[in-house]
Amino acid sequence: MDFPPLLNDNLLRAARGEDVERIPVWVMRQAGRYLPEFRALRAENNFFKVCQTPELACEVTLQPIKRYDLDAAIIFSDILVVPQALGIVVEMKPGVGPVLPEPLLSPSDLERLKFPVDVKEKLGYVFEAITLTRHKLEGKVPLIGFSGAPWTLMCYMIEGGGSKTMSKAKSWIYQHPESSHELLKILTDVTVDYLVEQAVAGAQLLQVFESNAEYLGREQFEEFAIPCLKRICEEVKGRLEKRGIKSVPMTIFAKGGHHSLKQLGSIGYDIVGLDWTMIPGEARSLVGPNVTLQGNLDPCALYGTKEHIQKLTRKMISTFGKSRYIANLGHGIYPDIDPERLKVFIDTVHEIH
Ligand code: 1CP
Repeated sequence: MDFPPLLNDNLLRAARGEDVERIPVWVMRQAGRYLPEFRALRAENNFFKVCQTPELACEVTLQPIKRYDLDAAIIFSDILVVPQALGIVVEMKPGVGPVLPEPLLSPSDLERLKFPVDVKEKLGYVFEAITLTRHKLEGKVPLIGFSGAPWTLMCYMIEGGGSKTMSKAKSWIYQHPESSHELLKILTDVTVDYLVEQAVAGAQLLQVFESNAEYLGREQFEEFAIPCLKRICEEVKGRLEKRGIKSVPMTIFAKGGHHSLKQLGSIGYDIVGLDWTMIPGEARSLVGPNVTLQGNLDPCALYGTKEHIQKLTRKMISTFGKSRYIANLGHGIYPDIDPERLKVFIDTVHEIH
């Protein structure tokens, strides 16, 4: 596909370990509720309608790019579009978040899943949004595609929404390990197809969100999450290469995955995202020198004063160093953050040479 030439490739250079003109910065959930222009658009449109309408998804993706000097855009969508593609109903309830009214209650419910999934048919709207956004970005910054990781998606599909303990999803791991593996395999297969098509549609970097890593211990993570994450990376890269698409870097962000940072740095991902509780120096020594790190300012630091944000941002960068590094928050930005505070974070990153 022919797209406008990329004018700012600092994100991709950092992903490959090359020199950068400036430290690239983007922010998880940068297209979201903290922006008044997003809230205005959402007041008129249901959440999944925004995801499913390429023009709206594109508009929301571009909102933070228009406002800030960011080094990447991330396509507006949600990790839960994959369970939807498998036939599971997902609703977005105001003030609550995602609700899945008919979660998987027992292994026999796996029969309800509409698998295999033709991702082009079921998720074609995401690919259309990506292609449209690549054009509308006019090469200003690269476009990131994403998906949820299988374990994290399994949690939502069994819990029926968010949860403090993930005890229902974890009970599957102890009571039904084989069915858990079966569900994870289904999710891994769909995720591979989904990410490949995102790159074909124009995504220039792919991030996998393992947001629920913290609920598994090291051994469980090694058995139920790492093999899926490894296969996703290997198969996506292999399939893209066969289709003549090279150098689409991949990021793994495993929130709370302290126990497995070393493994996460050795399963093929170019970038390991760190949450705000991880210590940059320790993470670097665990993942080794050949992986780029991304992160990890505490999202709540943006409640502080301008001076405090500047100080913490400079301190963060001094601990990461400037090479093989992408600045970000250590989880998504909160909805009640003052957009001006985010500007302070972004501009402070760029002032550092
Ligand atoms: O009413 C609204 O507008 C809903 C708020 C919202 C938004 C803006 C949700 C509900 N999802 C999104 C968009 C979204 N979700 C993006 C867009 C691109 C961007 O980053 O700007 C992305 C990347 C996601 C990814 C996502 N969704 C994750 C992984 C990242 C993370 O935060 O760990 C997860 C866990 C979800 C599920 C989800 N969707 C929405 C909410 C509130 C949640 C989390 C619920 C929970 O706490 O369990």
